[in-house]
Amino acid sequence: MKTMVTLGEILIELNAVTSGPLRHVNYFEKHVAGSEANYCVAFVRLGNNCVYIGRVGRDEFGHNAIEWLRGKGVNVDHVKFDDNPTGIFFVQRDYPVPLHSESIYYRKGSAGSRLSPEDVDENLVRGGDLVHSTGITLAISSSARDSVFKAFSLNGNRSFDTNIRLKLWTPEEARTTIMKLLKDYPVKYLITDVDDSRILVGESDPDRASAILREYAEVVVMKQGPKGASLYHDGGKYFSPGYSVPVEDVTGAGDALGGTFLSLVMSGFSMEKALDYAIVSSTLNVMIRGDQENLPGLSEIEAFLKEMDK
Ligand code: KDG
Repeated sequence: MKTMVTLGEILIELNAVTSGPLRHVNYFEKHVAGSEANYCVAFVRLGNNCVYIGRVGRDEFGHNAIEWLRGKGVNVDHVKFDDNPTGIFFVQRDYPVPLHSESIYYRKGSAGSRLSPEDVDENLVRGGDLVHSTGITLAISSSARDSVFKAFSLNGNRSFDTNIRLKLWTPEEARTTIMKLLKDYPVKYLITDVDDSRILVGESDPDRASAILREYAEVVVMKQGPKGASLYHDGGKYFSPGYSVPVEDVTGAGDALGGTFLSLVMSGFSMEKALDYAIVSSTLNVMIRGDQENLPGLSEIEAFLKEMDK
């Protein structure tokens, strides 16, 4: 089994049970989320280990998050309890854009944003087979950003999902910080999408953007929403198409794809097969509310593919 060490903020998601503007939504469903936590659960579902570094509040939501992730098999021994509250966000669905989900954050000063370099256990990070984080963790506070830089300095097997959230920082801040990280610490796996690529390298054509980003990454996975995703490595390109399914909530679909892809590659799957399987994971993810509940294991992915005859 391989071990991924992940740094980020675990959030509590309050997902609107009904579509439309939140002012008219009366019922919300609670889920554990946060991009890196989603990655961890996807990674663990495919048979590998994930150790989480972060902070949650010493509150009911913090306990909820820890108990949930532990129940999913994530190693949460390195998550600290903090006096500040666990961050939360609401999901507004299908309004004003059908099939689109909007995250509305209540996370300023949250426990998770107080992640600090002293939380990064050097031996733990050095001992991992992969160290992973995202643009969200770079954006939430300077101490969280410093923690990612520290972790990336300790282990050369790095993975990064750009996950630019423009409610957390400006495009200019995102570009400067992410490109500095990638220049200082080139990654093995870069998971990104066409919107983030436009911000980072001024190019949203998947092939052209990836050609630029390959300078900083051995492997680029370029997510293209419901169309599918492209994979670039060793000078080659592979495209895996998406599936058309009823969409409930797209939040977390990219993390499902990334976490599944990384876990399967770490287990020795070819990258092309890992991407095909990862697309299944993100497809199942969009069919329900919640980022982690539909993350599949290997047998579920294979059952899906057998049915689709892919
Ligand atoms: O990718 C899904 C995440 O965006 C969601 O779980 C919440 O981590 C989150 C964030 O910061 O937006």
